[in-house]
Amino acid sequence: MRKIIFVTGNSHKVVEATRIMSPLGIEIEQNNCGYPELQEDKLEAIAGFGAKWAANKLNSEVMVDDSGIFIDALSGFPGPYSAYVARTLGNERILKLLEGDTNRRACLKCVIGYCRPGHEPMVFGGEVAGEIAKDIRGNLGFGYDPIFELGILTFGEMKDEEKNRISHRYRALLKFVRWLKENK
Ligand code: ITT
Repeated sequence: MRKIIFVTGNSHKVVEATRIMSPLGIEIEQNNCGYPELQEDKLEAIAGFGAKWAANKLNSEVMVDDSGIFIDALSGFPGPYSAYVARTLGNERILKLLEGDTNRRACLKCVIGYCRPGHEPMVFGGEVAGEIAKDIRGNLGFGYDPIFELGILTFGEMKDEEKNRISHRYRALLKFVRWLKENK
């Protein structure tokens, strides 16, 4: 089975990517070496830069995953700053920011960056549109999952299989795997 190094410090991403990619014939191995995260508006730029940097550092083909939540009523905030905002504000404070707001629309985005040493990176994006819940619900998933609602359930209330069938990460990884298979 083809094996690709996944450079990330987030083990939840690794679990999800493994469940999505192994049935498609791709094995992944986590590497924690990290990469410089550009201060950029676009996840594509952050993921592309990170993948190129890590591929050259490890001298191996690598993938990275840059994700974020884009909240309509906050003009897309926190977007590319989602990791920082999760650490500093957290889900409860985000719900407070939206208190009384009737526009609950939000979008989760994932961009997979892939690069071979000495080459230019490729990026593959996926997104899922939903709403910010009124309260925190569910303890499955991770990050913003307990406040991201799709239909009647939050991602935090969905089993892995369910989230992985419809998620932003699934959509991005599917594009990536299709491309990998056509470009061995
Ligand atoms: P790496 O950069 O090391 O991969 P990270 O957790 O810092 O890990 P990001 O920079 O992509 O990842 O930050 C994205 C933030 O969005 C972070 O707080 C995650 O917990 C959260 N997040 C990412 N994927 C998510 C998902 O599927 N559901 C909910 N929240 C998610």
